Amino acid sequence: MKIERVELQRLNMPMRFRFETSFGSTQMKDFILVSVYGDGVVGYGESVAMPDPLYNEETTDTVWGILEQFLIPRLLSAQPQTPDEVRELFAPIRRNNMAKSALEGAFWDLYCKQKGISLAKALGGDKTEIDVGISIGIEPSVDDVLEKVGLALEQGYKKIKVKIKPGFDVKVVEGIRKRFGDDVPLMADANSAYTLAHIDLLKELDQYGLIMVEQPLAHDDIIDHAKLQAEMSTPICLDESIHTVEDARKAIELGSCKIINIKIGRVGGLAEAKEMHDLCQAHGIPVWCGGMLEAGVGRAHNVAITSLPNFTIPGDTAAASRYWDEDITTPSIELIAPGKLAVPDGPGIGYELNHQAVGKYVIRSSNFRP
Ligand code: OSB
Ligand code: MG
Repeated sequence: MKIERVELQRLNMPMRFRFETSFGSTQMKDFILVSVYGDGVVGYGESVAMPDPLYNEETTDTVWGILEQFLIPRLLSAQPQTPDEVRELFAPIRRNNMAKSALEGAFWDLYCKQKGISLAKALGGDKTEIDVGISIGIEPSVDDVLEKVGLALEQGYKKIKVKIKPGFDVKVVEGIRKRFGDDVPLMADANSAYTLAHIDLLKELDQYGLIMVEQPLAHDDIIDHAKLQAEMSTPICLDESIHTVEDARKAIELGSCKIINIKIGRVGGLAEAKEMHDLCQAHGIPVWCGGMLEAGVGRAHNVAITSLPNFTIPGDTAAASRYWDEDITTPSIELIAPGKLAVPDGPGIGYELNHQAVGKYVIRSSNFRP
């Protein structure tokens, strides 16, 4: 196979709602779509970096720069033939995981399309459909959250995740339990908004039977999380703190968490995500696929990785129409039954690009050739 061209397109896509976390709020999806062309087919990847470095250190601009200056030139000159070769090629470049993942993901899609196999199969996935959950942001009031939870339950979402921050935590969880009962599969995501000084408050959450609390402490911590986990009965799940398989190994060894949220972008690509999945499986640590408000291409990659067997907890991969008036794939990624998405069996990600939608949202593009 010869890689003939890589195209970067920056898209600005308005979201159907404002999404707020403990670190900030957004209503415009600003991201990079990567297309890799070779032997008459094209593979697609999507960067999940946000415009501001608030979730992690990468931004839409840094991803563009790292791709343009380092990753694309390496890919075009080395002409790797397998995803493993791409991973090796990118390994000497420190971090910049979302940039690596966007291009690696596009290569995986191209590779699978050339082989005529689905991305899910190539990764070792065996499911034909997946259970999915929904992530509900911080809202102006608890009642606003309750209204969104009610709508999500009507659509059959299999897990409800609510964002919390100091001053908007116990009352949210308590409100959901009071209104919807103890059987709702519920979890809370703090996006690093607490410290060990909040330990009594965090322990109060134990009485609500949450499936987990996600990343309560610092974005770069696994030590204090181990101390907290020893004091809390609710399982801790790590998101921001885990960037590599090695990070996961250390967190498991220290007892910093009992569950891991795998985001393909945060860990630098599908190969790393698969290996992290395997390591967690060997240690009896369940995983789930976290969302980054992906457009259709990123969402399709999330569906494929979730087809692996140790993704036993429903992730954040809600239906595309929750986020977008018109997404960038055809068909749009929608529920096939309450709380369920299909795992496509067509080549690669199994969805076509909606070129007309891409044309509507693109604000900048560049092409690169060997
Ligand atoms: O922490 O999981 C997170 C979105 C942006 C940044 C971080 C997170 C999130 C979400 C969104 O929770 C989940 C989704 O894609 O719906
Ligand atoms: Mg999170």
